[in-house]
Amino acid sequence: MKLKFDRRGFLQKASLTALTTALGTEIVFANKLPKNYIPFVFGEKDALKDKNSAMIVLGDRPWNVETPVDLLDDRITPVEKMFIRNNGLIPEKLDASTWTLTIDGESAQKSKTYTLADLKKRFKHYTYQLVLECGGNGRSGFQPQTSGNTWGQGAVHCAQWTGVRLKDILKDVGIKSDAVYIGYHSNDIHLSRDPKKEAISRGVPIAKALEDETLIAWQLNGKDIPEFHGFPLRLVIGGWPASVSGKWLSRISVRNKVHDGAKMEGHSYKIPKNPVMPGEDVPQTDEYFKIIESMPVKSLITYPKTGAIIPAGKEVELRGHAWAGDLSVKTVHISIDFGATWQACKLEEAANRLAWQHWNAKVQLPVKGYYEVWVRATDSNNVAQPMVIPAWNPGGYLNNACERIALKAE
Ligand SMILES: Nc1nc2c(c(=O)[nH]1)N[C@H]1C(S)=C(S)[C@@H](COP(=O)(O)O)O[C@H]1N2
Ligand SMILES: [Mo]
Repeated sequence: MKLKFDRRGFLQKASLTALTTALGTEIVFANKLPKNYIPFVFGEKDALKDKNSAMIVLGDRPWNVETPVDLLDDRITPVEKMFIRNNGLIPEKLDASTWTLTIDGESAQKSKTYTLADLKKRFKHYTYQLVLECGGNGRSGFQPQTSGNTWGQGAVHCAQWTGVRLKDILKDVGIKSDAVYIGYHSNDIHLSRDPKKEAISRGVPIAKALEDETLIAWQLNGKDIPEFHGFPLRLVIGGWPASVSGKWLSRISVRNKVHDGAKMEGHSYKIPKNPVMPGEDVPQTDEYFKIIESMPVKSLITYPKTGAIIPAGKEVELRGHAWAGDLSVKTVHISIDFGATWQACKLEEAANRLAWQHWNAKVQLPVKGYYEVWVRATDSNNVAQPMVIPAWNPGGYLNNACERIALKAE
């Protein structure tokens, strides 16, 4: 079926009839369909069938596993529902009893090595819930497609991490006044198995490294960090692309320049400084690209899930989470009529800075038919999520367009 729009960009009557037949139900707010808008279940096979959700394996060498959005319903993401993003292979030897962390670099006063036991004994422990979202989360929404994992919107989690503050360790070592950045080094294996190559070695400016919530963690949700997520030690930095949270952490270098490790080069985790044409080949230099720092405002509907069948006329509860990088979320709104009108949701405070915030709302789907629920969050700087896919960029990063689910009222 090919849908046709009239001169003004509205769905032609014949197309609407065809859609109704395909969906097996009326589109209730069809008169509110925005110009050139195709109900999103169209083309998604079986999208209106309430199937069981399971983790989606995008690849196994390296492991990349995505979480279906409805499985992110928990307030604190359980380990088995956390997406996995590996750039290399998991280290073959993972022994907590012999594991060490070394602090070095041209801007460290000295080089110092701690055992895991030292870290636990010498520094105060802290626990925070932190949002870790892959910079490429949502990449599948960009046209043309870019290289990289074609994540839907499920490469995000907010788990609870326990460890010591990086700033306390850096104070113990001493950092020089010219320190501007930190870079992590990990024990995972490059896909080529070349021991001289690192799978990934990224970092953050010193100010972000010294924030209270920047942890060197050994626990995830109250237990040892599982192998896939960085056992036995991990750098955890909330609100920024999750690629700065180094797993299987063995070393942190205090740098007097922007860290230049693997995946800091080219356009990795960078976006163009100025808008570019979709598909444009932009020179991969600092003149054209900037490193992604705080992630943009975003929200998810985690209940119900697309395809759910709801009794018409009865009140249903919707819920989800919203987050905004280093900022907080000020408001969350939902629409059931394709964005014509919006309703404010109840929004909770974050458990701590850099944790996601839970929202909920009650709606009534007035008559039977097809509905879409759209959610839109606004951050503490009054910046809202875009309704449509934001600026295309060569790495396919930062797609924070409004999330939608499709529901059927019966
Ligand atoms: N050592 C190491 N750390 C890493 C990675 C990696 O491949 N190796 N992947 C990074 C990326 S790109 C992401 S999105 C997150 C994923 O964290 P998770 O697998 O625990 O969800 O880990 C980051 N830390
Ligand atoms: Mo990532």
